[in-house]
Amino acid sequence: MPERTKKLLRMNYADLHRIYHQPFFDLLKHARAVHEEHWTGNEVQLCTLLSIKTGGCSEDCGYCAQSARYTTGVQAERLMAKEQVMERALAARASGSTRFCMGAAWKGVRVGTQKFDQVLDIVRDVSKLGMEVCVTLGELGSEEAKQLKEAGVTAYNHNVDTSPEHYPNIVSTHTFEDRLRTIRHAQDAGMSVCCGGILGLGETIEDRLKMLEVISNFNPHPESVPINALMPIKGTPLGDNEVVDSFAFIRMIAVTRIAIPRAKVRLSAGRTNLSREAQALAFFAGANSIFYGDKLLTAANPRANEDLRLIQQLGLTAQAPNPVLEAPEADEVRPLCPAFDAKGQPADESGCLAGCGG
Ligand code: SAM
Ligand code: DTB
Ligand code: SF4
Repeated sequence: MPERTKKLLRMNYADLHRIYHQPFFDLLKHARAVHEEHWTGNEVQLCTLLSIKTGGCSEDCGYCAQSARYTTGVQAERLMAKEQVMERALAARASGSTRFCMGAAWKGVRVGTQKFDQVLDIVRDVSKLGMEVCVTLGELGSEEAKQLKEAGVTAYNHNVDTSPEHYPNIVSTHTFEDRLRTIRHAQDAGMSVCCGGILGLGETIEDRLKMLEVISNFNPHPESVPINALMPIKGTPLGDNEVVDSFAFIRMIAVTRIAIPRAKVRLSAGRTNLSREAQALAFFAGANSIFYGDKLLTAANPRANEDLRLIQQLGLTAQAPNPVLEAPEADEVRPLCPAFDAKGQPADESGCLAGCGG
């Protein structure tokens, strides 16, 4: 019988719980072994983020500096002109980034609107630069997803952010299920999905692992999983939350590496609160991508020259560009996941959190 190569690992909560609660060094060893089985070369991908439309967002995500509902000091701006975006993209490429991620503070985008046409125009030009092109624009329908893919987007970032149970405590203007629907549209259009979450939203370890259970059950798997540590923003409901403990952060990186072995695991927001040593352990545990450059969307990131020094000191190398990044393939013997029926309802009522009945 031919070997079935597309069987994807999927982990349930009990697996993840057992893995997470190993002694710290056993967990690191386990994650390292999985990492070495799937990745070579001690490589780290450098990704540049650019906020192409900042602030004034209609949504009420309790952690976000860009929600119009909170007074955070972030001013609402218009969509950046293509020429300005191109300047920043060229600078990112010149500084060694192989992925350019553009974020917009919108609830979502719609075909036929001027702003969506402008974004497509920007994507068409950025995609000629030989970097992976990632966008994060909020909710997408199937047509929007198709047009983004055609314009040259390689990956769509849409995080589930936390467990399905905790999500309504953090956001009321859209649902966890809405997030999954957008992810399905992005995958159906053939884009890779970048999907992860934030630690530090007042969730329990159980919530973190439930979030990972949902992501680990995606079929196909995400191409990358960004793990953000909350950067508490004054003026937001979570502005006084405590910074995430480094060991808990590294444990999540390790479990993510084990649960989704072929995904890039990206150290995302919150690296300014992690020591160089903690970041080194995170790389050891399987992180192989970072946001690189002095700014995230609105918040601070470590300085680019400090990151380069750390990478060099650890004997890591910056990953070469792969602009033709193929979307991860689906496991052919089980249904796609997340899954929705023709009416946009979760396709299964068996209780699977991601809607696929698994
Ligand atoms: N509006 C789009 C959306 O919600 O998907 C895209 C932009 S949104 C800022 C992208 C992600 O950034 C969020 O899903 C969240 O994971 C992360 N993020 C936003 N604010 C953050 C903060 N203060 N600390 C850590 N991560 C944050
Ligand atoms: C992701 O998971 N993290 C990035 C990216 N995807 C778009 C955004 C981090 C934002 C941090 C807060 C800020 O800069 O406002
Ligand atoms: Fe808007 Fe995204 Fe911020 Fe939520 S996370 S308020 S959707 S920009």
